[in-house]
Amino acid sequence: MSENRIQADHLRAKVMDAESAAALITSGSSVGMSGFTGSGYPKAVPLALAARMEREHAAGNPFRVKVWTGASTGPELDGALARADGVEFRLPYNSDPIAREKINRGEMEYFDMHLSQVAPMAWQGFLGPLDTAVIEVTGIRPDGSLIPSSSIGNNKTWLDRAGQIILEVNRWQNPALEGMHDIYYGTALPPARVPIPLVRSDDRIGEAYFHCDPDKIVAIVETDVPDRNAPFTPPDDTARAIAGHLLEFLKHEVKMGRLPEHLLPLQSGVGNIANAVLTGLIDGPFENLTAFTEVIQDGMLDLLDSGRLRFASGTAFSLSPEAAASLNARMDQFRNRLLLRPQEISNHPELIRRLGCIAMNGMIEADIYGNVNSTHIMGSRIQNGIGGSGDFARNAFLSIFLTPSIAKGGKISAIVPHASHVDHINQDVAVIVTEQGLADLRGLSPKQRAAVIIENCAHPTYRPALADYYRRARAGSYGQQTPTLLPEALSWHQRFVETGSMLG
Ligand code: 0RQ
Repeated sequence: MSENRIQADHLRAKVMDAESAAALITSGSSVGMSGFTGSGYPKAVPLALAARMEREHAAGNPFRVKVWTGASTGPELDGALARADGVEFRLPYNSDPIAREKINRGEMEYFDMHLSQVAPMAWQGFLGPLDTAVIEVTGIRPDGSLIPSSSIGNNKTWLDRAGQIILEVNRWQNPALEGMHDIYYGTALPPARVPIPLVRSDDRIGEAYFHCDPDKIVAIVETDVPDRNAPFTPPDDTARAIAGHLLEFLKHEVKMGRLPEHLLPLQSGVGNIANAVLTGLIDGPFENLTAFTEVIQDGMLDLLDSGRLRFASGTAFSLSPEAAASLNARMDQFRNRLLLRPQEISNHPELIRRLGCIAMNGMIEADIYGNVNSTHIMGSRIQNGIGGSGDFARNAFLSIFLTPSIAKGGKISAIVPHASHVDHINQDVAVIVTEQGLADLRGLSPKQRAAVIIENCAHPTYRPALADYYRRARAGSYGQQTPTLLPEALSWHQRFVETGSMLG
């Protein structure tokens, strides 16, 4: 692509500044923005919109919008709009600290959703009309088709559904991204739904570009701004221990003939521990690996670089500044080994089940029966959201959850008598790993699970208290399928709320 990023002559007249574009968005409307885990989100129009909201608020005019995205975005979007008190409703995933505070203070409605279900739900009409789409792209081709940027998320759906479209053309995005996207236009609602023709992680089933109705484009804004690119923390001892237990387990599964020697397509969550697992795979015995995942983070690029990973399919990059610079400098080397897809495809239950993904996600806590809480601290305070963890956990060949055994310097145990909130029921949780060890829960009844989780995963500080609770529950519970002492089950969380520590 030439350096002129807007090659469609018929659209050039729509170029304007971000303030003029933001003026086209009305208070109370729904705005579908691009953006997924800090990449490919619009960086100018949301800032201009936030400034406008602040002016309107100062003049006594409430101005708030409903914001839909792919997943988390960046400070110029979620942070700026939340700071301006400009978001009345948000979906489907957020990790911005200012927005998180607003949600937890009850000042912003938040619909925390399975990421695969956002596009279908928009089409089903349950989310109401989408007034405006604000989408970052890498460029516009002569025929008006759009070259996607560093994430796909729900952009196809927002472009199709929105009444009006604002495009941000970001010169910072590498032109070599062209061709690294696979936009599948074959999804439909029942009864017209048909099988999705993808049987391997590296299958291409769609097109490299978005189409959109040129008459709906009301503004094009040019930007030159990097993605958020959060810095990457190198793995600490805890993360390395968790990775070590998991790698031993995977080797054992291959030896037992339950996993093939190249494993199965990997899905990995974001964060320090997920990265440590991917980094650990570089030194492991596995070759010719593939990934069918949501997010392509530093560890995935390192694995590709090492030659261990043959191919990675995702919906977004989520890279440190160093990894983003490295990818940008060598995009041509990676271009046939990476593919970005819409999140309804990257996270599709049909595809995850067919491919038999190995899902590896972080969690807040698990109870002694293997029910997992990924989202709520002390049962009521949202951390980020369920994201794609549910899409993968329920449908994976192997659903693995990873966490340090303690949080907040030991004041909290990640293994508790009763999860304070459940995102993943025990039937969807195959393996739990902490730095203490690994619990393989496959084929175990609740009581068998409790014994293994307490013994292998709990921190030694909390193990005796958990064992004591379980013993008493075995003696005094109303039923003995899942022994629970109801009044006491959540007392650990109550103790933390009251005293600042589960130890009391
Ligand atoms: O809080 O920042 O105030 O210190 O939770 O915890 O240890 O930094 O772990 O970044 O890996 O996040 C589950 C949140 C883990 C993440 C979760 C506190 C802890 C800290 C963060 P502070 P860490 P991580 C693909 C898959 C759901 C979505 C998902 C997540 C903060 O993995 O959002 O999996 N998952 N998507 O102190 C109280 C506990 C705690 C606790 C941790 N037991 N009790 N607080 N914390 N454990 C990606 C997408 O879908 C986009």
